[in-house]
Amino acid sequence: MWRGRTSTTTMSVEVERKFVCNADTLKTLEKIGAVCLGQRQFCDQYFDTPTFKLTLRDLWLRKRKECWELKCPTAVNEEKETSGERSKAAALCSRYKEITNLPEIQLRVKEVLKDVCEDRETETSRSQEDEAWLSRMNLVCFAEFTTMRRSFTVEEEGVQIDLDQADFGYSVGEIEVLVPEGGDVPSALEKIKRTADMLGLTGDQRVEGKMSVYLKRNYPEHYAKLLSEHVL
Ligand code: V4E
Repeated sequence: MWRGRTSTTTMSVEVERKFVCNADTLKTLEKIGAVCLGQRQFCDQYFDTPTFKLTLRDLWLRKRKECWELKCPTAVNEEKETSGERSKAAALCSRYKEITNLPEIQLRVKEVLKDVCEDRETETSRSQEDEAWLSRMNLVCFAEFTTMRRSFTVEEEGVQIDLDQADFGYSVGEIEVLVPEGGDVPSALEKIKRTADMLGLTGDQRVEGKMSVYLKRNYPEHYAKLLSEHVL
């Protein structure tokens, strides 16, 4: 999301549909009255154990602009009642809980990595303490890339549209809604569907995200495993 991710909660659900952008996307955004929020560049670092214990459980630990985030899968049970077109559209969307509070992130990761965490406190200087927990939990950076993002909003729907260009040569669009904890996910799915219709998106296949493509190129064996475990 735009810098405007200023929710005070430390947990929210990101509902998102990725799409292929083409030469006409900008014109279409203008035509539907999307408002440009601006452009920014950021570098993402993703962390996991050397044997990928987190990502194999669909947990994505990331540092972006000095802020930590952990994306965790949600139970997809809010849309049980939907059928037909709505459920097809919902299947094109991902929903991930986002935890942004570092102590909460550390607790969650520690629970998952019980067997690999060292309990000892390592002696660290102030400048090192931020990263010391990573080494205690045997976490290393496995992916690092920079994204140029142009963001738009369709104000009446409360959705954000991001057009991303990653520095490893992959571009992708995303329509997303950030739902506060306990909020209305089905309504977010409806907003995303209406926006996708306005943009004339016709594909019925999920579009790959940046990380998927990064893993396919850099860690093909792990990528294959994530596919076979239905994480990607
Ligand atoms: C790979 C992955 C995750 C890592 C973050 O991926 P993504 O949301 O694509 O990154 P980005 O830069 O757009 O983050 P934002 O700025 O929106 O916070 S989180 C979940 N996954 C798995 C995954 C999946 N299985 N399917 C789809 C369509 N996307 C991601």
